[in-house]
Amino acid sequence: MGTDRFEAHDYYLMDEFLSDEQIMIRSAAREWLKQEVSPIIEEYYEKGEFPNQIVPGLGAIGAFGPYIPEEYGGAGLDQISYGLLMQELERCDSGVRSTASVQSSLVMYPIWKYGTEEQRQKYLPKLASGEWLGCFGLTEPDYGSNPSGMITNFSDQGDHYLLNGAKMWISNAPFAQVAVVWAKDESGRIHGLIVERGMEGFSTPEMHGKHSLRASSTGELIFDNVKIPKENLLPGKSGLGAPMSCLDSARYGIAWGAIGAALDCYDSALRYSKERIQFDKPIGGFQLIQKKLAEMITEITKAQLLTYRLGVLRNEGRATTAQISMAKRNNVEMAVNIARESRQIHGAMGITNEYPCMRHMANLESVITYEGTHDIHLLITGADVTGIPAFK
Ligand code: TGC
Ligand code: FAD
Repeated sequence: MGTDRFEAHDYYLMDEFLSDEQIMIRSAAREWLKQEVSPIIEEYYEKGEFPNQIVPGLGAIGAFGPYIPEEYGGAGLDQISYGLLMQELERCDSGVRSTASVQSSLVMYPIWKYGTEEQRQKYLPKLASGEWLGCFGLTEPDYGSNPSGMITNFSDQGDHYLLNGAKMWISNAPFAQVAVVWAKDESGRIHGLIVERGMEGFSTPEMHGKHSLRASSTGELIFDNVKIPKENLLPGKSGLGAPMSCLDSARYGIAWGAIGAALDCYDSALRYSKERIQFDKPIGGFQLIQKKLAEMITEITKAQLLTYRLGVLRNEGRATTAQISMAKRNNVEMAVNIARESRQIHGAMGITNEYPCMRHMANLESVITYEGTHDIHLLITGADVTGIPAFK
C-alpha cells in the first residue's frame, strides 16, 4: 500500500456533536495509525500475521480498555470516545480493531465487571498497557450461534477446578497470555474462568487458511484436565447473560468500526474517481460512478447518525441489546456493500494491495459473521419487536 492518504468525511457535520477531548483522541489515533500501521498492514495481511509490534502503541493511544477506569490502567473515557477509537482502528484494518475489541470488551470488561478486586488489580493494568494480550473463549466447534449448548465444563475438585473441552475461532488465542473462558459447572450453569498460558493441559493451536481477517491471529483453546485455581473464577455473574453482556459492548464497538472501514473505501473510491481518466475525463464525471459515490456517502451518513445516537444511549446506560444488534447489523452490511462498490470503482486496481478496498471487503466477511451473525442480529430485532423469539 502506498502512502496513507485517508481524509475523513463528515457530510452532516457530526463533529459538531463531539467534545474537544473526543476529537483529540480520534486525531491522535488517526495519526499514529497512519504512521505506524498503514505502512505495514498490507504486508502482514498477505503474510497472514498480526503485527505484534503495534501492541504497545495500541495501549498508548488508549485502545485497550478505553472506558475502563483509570485506577485499573484504562483510559476512563466515555462510550463515544471508545466508538471513535474503534472507528479509526477499523479504518486501518478490521483485524487491528478486533484485537482492541477483544482486549477491551471481551477480556478487560468481564474482569472489571464480574471479577474480584484482586483479579482487577492483577490483570487490568497489564492488559491496558498491552504488556499482556487476552482472548475470549465462547464459541465451540459445535456451538457457534447457540452458545448455551456449550460442552466445555469444569468440576469442583475441592481446592481447584478441573477444566475440560475446546473452543474454536478464538481471536488472539495463539499468543494471548490470558483467556476468559466460558464453561459449565456440574449443574450446567455457565461461568467465566481466567485461564493463563502455561497452565498444564492448556494449548492454543493456530487456525490457518483464512481468506479474511488475515492480519489477526485466530486459534483454538484446548483444555485437557486443566487445573484452575479457585480464585480464577469470575464470581460477579453467571449464566449466558454474563458473556452476552460482554458481547453488547464489543458489538457496539463494531458498529463504529464498520463505519471506519466504509469511510476508507469511500475515501479511496472518491479520490480514484477524480484521478482516473477514461474516455478523456475523470471517471467521477460519469453518472454511474456518481450514483455509487452518492449512495455510499448517504449510507455512511445514516450509519453515523444511528451510531452516534446509540453512543449517547450507552453513555446514559439506556442502550438495549436489540438496539446494539440493529446498529451492528446495519453498519456491517453497509460497509460490506460500500467495500464492494469501492472495489468496482477502482477497476482492476481494486483487486490489488495498492488500494484498501479488497482487504476491507474480505475482512468484513468475518465481521458480518462474528459477534453474532447477520441473521442472528435480525432475529434479535425480530424477537424484540414481536416479543416472540424465533431462534429455536
Ligand atoms: P436467551 O434465551 O435469549 O438468553 C439466555 C440468557 O441470557 C440472557 N441474555 C443477555 N443478558 C445480558 N445481555 C445480553 N445481551 C443478553 N442476551 C441474552 C437472557 O436474558 C437469558 O437470561 P436468563 O437469566 O433468563 O437465563 O438465549 P438463547 O440461547 O436463545 O440465544 C440467544 C442468541 C441466539 C440471541 C444469542 O445466544 C446470540 O447472540 N448468539 C450469537 C453468539 C455470538 O454472538 N457469539 C459471539 C462469540 S465472541 C466473538 O465472536 C468474538 S469476535 C472477536 C473479534 O472482534 O475478533
Ligand atoms: P453457525 O452458528 O453454525 O451458523 C451458520 C449459519 O446458520 C449462519 O448463517 C447463521 O446465521 C445460521 N443460523 C444459525 N442459527 C440460526 C437460527 N436459529 N436461525 C436462522 N439461522 C441460523 N468466537 C469467540 O468466542 N471468540 C472469538 O474471539 C472469536 N473470534 C472470531 C474470529 C473470526 C475471524 C471468526 C470468523 C469468528 C470468531 N468467533 C469467535 C466465532 C464467531 O462468533 C462465530 O463464528 C459466530 O458466532 C457464528 O457461529 P458459527 O460460525 O458456528 O456459525
